[in-house]
Amino acid sequence: MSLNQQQVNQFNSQGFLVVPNFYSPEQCKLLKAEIHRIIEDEKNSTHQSEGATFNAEVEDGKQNTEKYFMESGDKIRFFYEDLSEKESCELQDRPLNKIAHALHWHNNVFKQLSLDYNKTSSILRSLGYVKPSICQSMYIFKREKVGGAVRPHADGTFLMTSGPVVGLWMPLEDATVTNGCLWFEPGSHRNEIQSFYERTEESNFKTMKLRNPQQYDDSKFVPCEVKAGDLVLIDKAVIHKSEKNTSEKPRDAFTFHVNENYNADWSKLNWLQPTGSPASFSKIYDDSI
Ligand SMILES: O=C(O)CCC(=O)C(=O)O
Repeated sequence: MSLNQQQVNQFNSQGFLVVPNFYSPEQCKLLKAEIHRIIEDEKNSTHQSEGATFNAEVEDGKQNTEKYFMESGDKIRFFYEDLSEKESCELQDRPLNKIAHALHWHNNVFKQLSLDYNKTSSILRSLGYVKPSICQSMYIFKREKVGGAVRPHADGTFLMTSGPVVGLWMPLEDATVTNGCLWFEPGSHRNEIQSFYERTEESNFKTMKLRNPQQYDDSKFVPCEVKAGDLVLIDKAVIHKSEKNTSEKPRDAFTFHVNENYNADWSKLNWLQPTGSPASFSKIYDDSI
């Protein structure tokens, strides 16, 4: 599944691109079934993971800086919706927000459909990647009625590097404006990224601080409604967001981010750092040798 020149041109001019049918309906079903198996295993485990909340609606990112989050880069970890006080309940009884950040390594089904998937390499070669790796993968739940919004951002705000980064985002259900599809500010990747989350030394672990919070103009966003199994390619600098799921339908998505390692420096200020584990910055291919 290589991209043709017209698709590459469109990606370069808009900062995002929809590629239909990256996953078949059977593969979407398989990924959903596997995540439910992972959740059941976790519920029945005697070593249940401690868990944390995740809220992508707010800008200060405070609740995303717990040790549990900061050490999740090479693991499978569980993040729950950050509910209002009124709705609040035990962490593990809350709806899940996401499972992250190394599904692509620790789980064979997710691995086969990301790291070891031929279509991934073909797409990346069409975009000129020489030595790419998966720096993070996430299963994002936007549950009916409760799935929260993701505020406008560029992925490069969280993944700082001198080289390219591309997000591969696949909804496992049709994504529409009512169940929380992505919205983009087309062409915004041509502007320099303005805000950055940087690690800072605090207490006995590192936390993140936002440098230069940015304002966004809501009128510039266009919805990107796509079918289950379609692929949305997201340039690291393009501004995008998703709204709360106000519908009766879930909107699950699997996504992973790919960074170029050839002639590129990964910032030491990123929250996500190589740990030496093969689950960390897992290599996809190396055309430099
Ligand atoms: O799945 C979503 O709603 C948002 C995903 C997103 O913004 C991202 O992966 O960068």
